[in-house]
Amino acid sequence: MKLDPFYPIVDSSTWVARLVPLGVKLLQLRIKDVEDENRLQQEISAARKVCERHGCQLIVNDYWQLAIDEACDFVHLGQEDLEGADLDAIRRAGLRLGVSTHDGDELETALSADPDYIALGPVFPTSSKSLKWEPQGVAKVTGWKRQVGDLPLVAIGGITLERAVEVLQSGADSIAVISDVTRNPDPEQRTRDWIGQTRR
Ligand code: 3NM
Repeated sequence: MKLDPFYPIVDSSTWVARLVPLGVKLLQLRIKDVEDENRLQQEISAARKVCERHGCQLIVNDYWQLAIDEACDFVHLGQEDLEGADLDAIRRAGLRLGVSTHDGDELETALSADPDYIALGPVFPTSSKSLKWEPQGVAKVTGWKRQVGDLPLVAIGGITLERAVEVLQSGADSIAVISDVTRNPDPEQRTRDWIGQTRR
């Protein structure tokens, strides 16, 4: 399976509607701080519709049951979420699975879930998420790719468009990015630039 090299992460269906029509083909909806189940479902459903219309694969972070209910393409789980998730139900529903990793133990745990991609982070310093791991650096990306072989590798954390070529050349198949797009003064133009410079 191939992943698009540009993998933006956004926190609302409003962002999905802004960016996906520009040609994004792989996107994660990562909603934090919303408790209300109906709101969550509405957000995922709205994102799903936009993605479907534009041929974009939708990856839902955390909310695997809602992702199944809304027939999304992928679920992304962190290590903590992996334990509580019904991986069989995810598979039976035909959803693919991505898992975060930050060290060798986590990689082992992730691989035992038979994921469809592995994410490694933070490659560079990031202010979008507080993590106990030091920046991994691009050499680690190369090492991780060697270990996961044909399994797609997603690099995440502090990656800007200026760093994208180096990260891809180091072995990442795809780059997940939050702030370089959503905190850019012109997120739409930044998205077009990412697509133009990464799509093979
Ligand atoms: N997960 P930005 S780093 C959501 O290492 C997330 O697992 C990470 O945001 C990990 O592109 C990260 O703004 C934040 O650095 C990525």
